[in-house]
Amino acid sequence: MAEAGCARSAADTLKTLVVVPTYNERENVEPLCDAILRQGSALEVLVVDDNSPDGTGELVQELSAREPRVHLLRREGKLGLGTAHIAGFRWALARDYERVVTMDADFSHPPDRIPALLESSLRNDVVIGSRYVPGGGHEHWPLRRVLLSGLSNLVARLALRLEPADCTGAFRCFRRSVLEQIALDNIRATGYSFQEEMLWHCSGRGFCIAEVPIVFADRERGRSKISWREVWGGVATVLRLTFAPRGAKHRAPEV
Ligand SMILES: Nc1nc2c(ncn2[C@@H]2O[C@H](COP(=O)(O)OP(=O)(O)OP(=O)(O)O)[C@@H](O)[C@H]2O)c(=O)[nH]1
Ligand SMILES: [Mg+2]
Repeated sequence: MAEAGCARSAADTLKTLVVVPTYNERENVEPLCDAILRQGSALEVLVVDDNSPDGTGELVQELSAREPRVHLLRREGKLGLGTAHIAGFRWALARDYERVVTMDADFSHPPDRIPALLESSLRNDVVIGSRYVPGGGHEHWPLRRVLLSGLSNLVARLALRLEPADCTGAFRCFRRSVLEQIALDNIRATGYSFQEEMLWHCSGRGFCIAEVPIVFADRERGRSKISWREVWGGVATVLRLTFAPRGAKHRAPEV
C-alpha cells in the first residue's frame, strides 16, 4: 500500500554540509550556492577557496554575511583539490554534521541530485553520484575527456580492485561515521586522484558503497583546472596503491 501523509525528505532532516572546493569560480559560485540551498532546509555549504585570483573568496565572504547557511574556508594558495576535500571533512567533523556531500563548483554535478544521494545514504555509508550506472551519463563532453575518464575508471577498477563503476568523480555523499573512521592523515594524493585514494580506503574498510545516476554536464562558465600534472599524479597514485596493503592497516588511530 502507498504511504499516506506528509513525509520529509532526507535533505530536510539530515544536517548536511556540502563541500565545494573552488579555484577561480567567481561566475559559478553564487548561483551554485543558491541552487544547493534550494534542495533542502537541512543543507549548508562550505566553499573551500584557495585564494582565487578572480575574487571567488571575497564574493563568498559577502554571500556568507547575508546567508548563514553559506560558509567560507580560505586557504593561502592553490593547495590541490584533494587537500581541499580533506579540509572540508575536518571542518565538518569539528561540527555536528551528519552527512558530508562533495561536489565541483562548475555545475557539472547537478545540485538537484543531492536529495537522491542523501536518501540513498540512509541505507549506505558512501554514495557516489555516478556517470556510469544506468540512467547516468555525460553531456557535451569532448572525446578526449570521455576517453580520459573511461580509462582512469578502468585502471582504478582493475588495478585497485574497486567495485563502483564511477571511481573518479567528486560528487559523493559520506556518512559522518565514515569520515571519523578513515585515517585522513594517511591519504597522500593531494590532487584529483584523491578521489580514487579515498574510495580505496572506504572500500578497504568494508563500507557499503552505492551509486545513484547523474548526468554530468560540461562546464559552461569559467575554465577547467585539469592539467597533465593531475594525469601523472593519478598514475602515481594508482601505482602506489596497487602495491600497498589494503584494509586493516588503514584503520584510523584509536582515540
Ligand atoms: N580549493 C581548490 N579547488 C580546486 C583546485 N583545483 C580545482 N579546484 C576546483 O575543483 C573543481 C573541479 O575542477 P575542474 O577544473 O572543474 O576540473 P574538471 O571538472 O576535472 O575539469 P572540467 O571538466 O574541464 O571542468 C572545481 O570546483 C574547481 O574550482 C585547487 O587546487 N583548490
Ligand atoms: Mg569541472
